[in-house]
Amino acid sequence: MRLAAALFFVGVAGAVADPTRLTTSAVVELAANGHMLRISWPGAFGNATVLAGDELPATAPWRQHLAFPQKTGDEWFVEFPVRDVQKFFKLQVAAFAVQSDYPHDPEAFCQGLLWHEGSLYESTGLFGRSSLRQVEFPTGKVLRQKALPASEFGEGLARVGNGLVQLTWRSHKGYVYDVETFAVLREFTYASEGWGLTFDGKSLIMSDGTSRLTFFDAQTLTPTRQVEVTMDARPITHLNELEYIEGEVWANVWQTDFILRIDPRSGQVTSFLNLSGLQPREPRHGGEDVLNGIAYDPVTKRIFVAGKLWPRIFEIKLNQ
Ligand SMILES: [Ca+2]
Repeated sequence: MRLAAALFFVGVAGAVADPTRLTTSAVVELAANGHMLRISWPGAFGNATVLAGDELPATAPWRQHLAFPQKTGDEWFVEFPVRDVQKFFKLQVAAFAVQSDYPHDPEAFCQGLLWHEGSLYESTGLFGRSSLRQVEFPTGKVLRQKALPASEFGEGLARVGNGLVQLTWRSHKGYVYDVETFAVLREFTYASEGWGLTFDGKSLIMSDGTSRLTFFDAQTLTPTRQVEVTMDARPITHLNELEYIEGEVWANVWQTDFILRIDPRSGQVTSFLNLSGLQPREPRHGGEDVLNGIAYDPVTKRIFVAGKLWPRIFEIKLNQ
């Protein structure tokens, strides 16, 4: 057997979430060992449907829950109540509601998003199209823009004081800009790839496509410690855009509709959001136009989420 175990993900649909099936790649990316598992929500608070690959681990403890697996096409599936799954797997799903949505430049490949004094600031990716932007809220109009060199691919973005810190993907190079003028104040380097970035008030926190978060001294821009992000004791890779929200680190997981809520001290995922209902599967194209981008306004406690090339930004609120 190629695979030995798998993670399960079960969700309570958000207020706007239509019954939506997650893509294969979504859960493959989240599964620790690549075992194919998929979950859909046939009803907002009804049964969860678990769709598994045809190599079901025979010894996994969840086997007992797959009492009557059925096969459709090349997929196995089984249904059982949401409450049983949550109890069994001890994974917490954060329910949320969409408050509103706003325009977003559909040409902006969002790689970093933050809120500062009434504006959104965005780092966009793709070679030849990467930029730093100040975006007017709520119109989505680009108020200020600075292009990156065509050889650099924009990534995570965070604000430290009057500086905006932007990462690049594989250039091992970051920039610090004046938040008012976008003038480059400083350049710096780092060893890993650059993916997501946020600031907790003391340290910059960076993701690099692995399961690691690296903390940097915000003044010297040198690494101080690392933590591995785990869910159900398994490392979760492909951590992407980040946002520090009230003591937690929120992280997009690349090519999924999930946002993880992470305890930055232990790296443990405490719960996650399933945002698969936000953007219709169609007309998505190419698999790259995925959920990415989280911004938090600590004054009004509003949370914004975006996607790469998505035409809308969504304001969401946790149901607590
Ligand atoms: Ca962010």
